[in-house]
Amino acid sequence: MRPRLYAIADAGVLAAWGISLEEFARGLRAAGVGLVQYRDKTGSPEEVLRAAAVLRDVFAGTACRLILNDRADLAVLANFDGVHVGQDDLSPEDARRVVGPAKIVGVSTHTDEQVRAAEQTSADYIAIGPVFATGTKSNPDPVIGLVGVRHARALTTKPLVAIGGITRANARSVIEAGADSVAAISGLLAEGESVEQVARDFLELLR
Ligand code: 3NM
Repeated sequence: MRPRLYAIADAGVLAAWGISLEEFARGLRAAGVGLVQYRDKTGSPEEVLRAAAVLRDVFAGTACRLILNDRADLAVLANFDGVHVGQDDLSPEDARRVVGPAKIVGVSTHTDEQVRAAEQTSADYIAIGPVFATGTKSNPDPVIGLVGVRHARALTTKPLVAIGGITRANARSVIEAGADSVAAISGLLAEGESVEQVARDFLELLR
């Protein structure tokens, strides 16, 4: 399972753009996006579960997989397909214990050493970044560039997701550097263009 586009719905970014989660999700659905993460760094558990229910509704009847950022417990409660953990969250193995063997566990990495460590876990995919400068994440790790993607590719046979500053303009180069998928938050939002159109563009140029 290596969908080329991993769309991330970030609660803070959507609020800043004045777009509702439902509108954003409907655009992704209409474009046929197959992998979506919900990310909310500040919401209460109840708020996260409410948002998760919106996503579940919008993607009902599709094959799109839904992944929750950080919270393995809420991913199970929300009946999501998996959880994504960072270096400061539960370890992939602890997340796995919470969600069980059937769900997806993804892990963020930012250095070769972290990729090597993640390779030894039961994580289903490894995310590497930031590939390019990003204004979305607070306190991002140093930019790794395409060379960092190539390094990561050499260190793992797991599906590799690249993240950080990825746009339609640079997405192809990231796949060519060895990533299986590109993850995007702000790259899915463009003044004067619908989410559906931007997501369609990504899918088209990554084919
Ligand atoms: N994680 P945008 S970079 C959530 O390096 C996240 O692991 C990163 O947002 C990492 O697509 C990042 O808007 C922000 O740059 C991605």
